[in-house]
Amino acid sequence: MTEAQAGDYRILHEAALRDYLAGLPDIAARLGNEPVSWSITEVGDGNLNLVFIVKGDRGGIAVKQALPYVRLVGESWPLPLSRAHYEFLALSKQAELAPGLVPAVLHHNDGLALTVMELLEPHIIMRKGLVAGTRYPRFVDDITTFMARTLFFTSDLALSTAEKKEAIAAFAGNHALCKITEDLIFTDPYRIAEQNRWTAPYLDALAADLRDDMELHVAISRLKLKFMASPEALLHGDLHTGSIMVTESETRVIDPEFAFYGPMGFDLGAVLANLLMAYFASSGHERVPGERREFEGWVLETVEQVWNEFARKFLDLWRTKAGGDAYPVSLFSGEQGAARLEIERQAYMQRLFTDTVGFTAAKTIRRIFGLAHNIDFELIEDPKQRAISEARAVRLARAMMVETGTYRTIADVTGAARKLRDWMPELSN
Ligand code: SR1
Ligand code: MG
Repeated sequence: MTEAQAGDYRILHEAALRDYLAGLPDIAARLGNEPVSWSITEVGDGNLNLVFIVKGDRGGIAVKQALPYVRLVGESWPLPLSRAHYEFLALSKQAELAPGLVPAVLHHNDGLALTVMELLEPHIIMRKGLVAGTRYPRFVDDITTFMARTLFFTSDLALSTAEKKEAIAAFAGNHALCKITEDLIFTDPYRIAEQNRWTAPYLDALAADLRDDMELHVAISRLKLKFMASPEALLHGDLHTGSIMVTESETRVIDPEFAFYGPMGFDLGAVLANLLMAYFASSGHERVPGERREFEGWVLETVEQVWNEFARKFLDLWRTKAGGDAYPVSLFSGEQGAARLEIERQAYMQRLFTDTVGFTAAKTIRRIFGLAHNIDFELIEDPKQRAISEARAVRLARAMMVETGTYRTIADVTGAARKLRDWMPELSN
């Protein structure tokens, strides 16, 4: 399926894509009728790539092609095409570890940086559903299975040290994508950077506070170092609600082009931060005051369940499937050993929770002051109302980052979020 054809790269717009797909017998058969009758629509609304939906009379496919630059910014910001290779590698590993929770890959061409996947229909991007106030009953079970299994089985708890180091090496070349995260999440929002933006003028003072807040600078720098230097497990690397497609009965995790071996709390924090932002944005989408309270209650319940179910599933895998070189069985024999190891597992989860709290905060602040924002806030039309929602999220995020240790349980996080629901910030102007 992988075809390494370095030097073959060209951007495939509609006609060239049609010809290319017509030359792939399995894909052409899946689409049906004559290639000339296939409909091809570019639907990419992400920050980096081209995404086409192609439909024939028998079926449809999704085609993703990496551009040699950041789509959001343009050709002035080049970006390696190799990210398509890492995305393909990650999708393959995730399909093996979490079957049914990622889109099926039908074809991949490294030289063209192009991947053909099953068309997810009628799935929508979860973020859009959350903005509309839709609840997703399958989400907690699916996303916690995805995270528990992909993180556990790629960690030292499951792999031998040789397997683990080979796996780290396989993703080590994806450093340009890591650098985007290191800059856009862990650095730029806390300094003057050309590409930063926020809801001005209302958040001007808050943006300036962030740039002067040394306790916050220490906290974000510790998180940055953890992100750079803790290859605990294979991360999705960009697990926000724009990377998740849903229906009421299905969940698919897409777009793992930021995949690399990093700290587990980064993926967990991405999911929790994006749910919390959906919560804080929700009041900005009301037409009648209070009409989304039930939805907001569901979002906070979901935040709690995501952590609790993840922890339960991860611990269960550790107790039943540990085969890695960490925590050697020979050091924990007998009843006493088993009891001591169980205490250590709880301590491990507490440390992971603390990392998660910090990364949740970092993933929130970047969406309010950095380059890449999210529609949860952006679609709040009244800028003052948007700034109020954003300031509430930032207040929680700052506390979670600087006073991380005071958040011992996920209920501490949701309790703090609930208290901020109607808090009125002081805005600039
Ligand atoms: C320049 S890329 C901006 C953001 O888009 C991706 O989805 C990642 O979140 C990245 O930080
Ligand atoms: Mg993406």
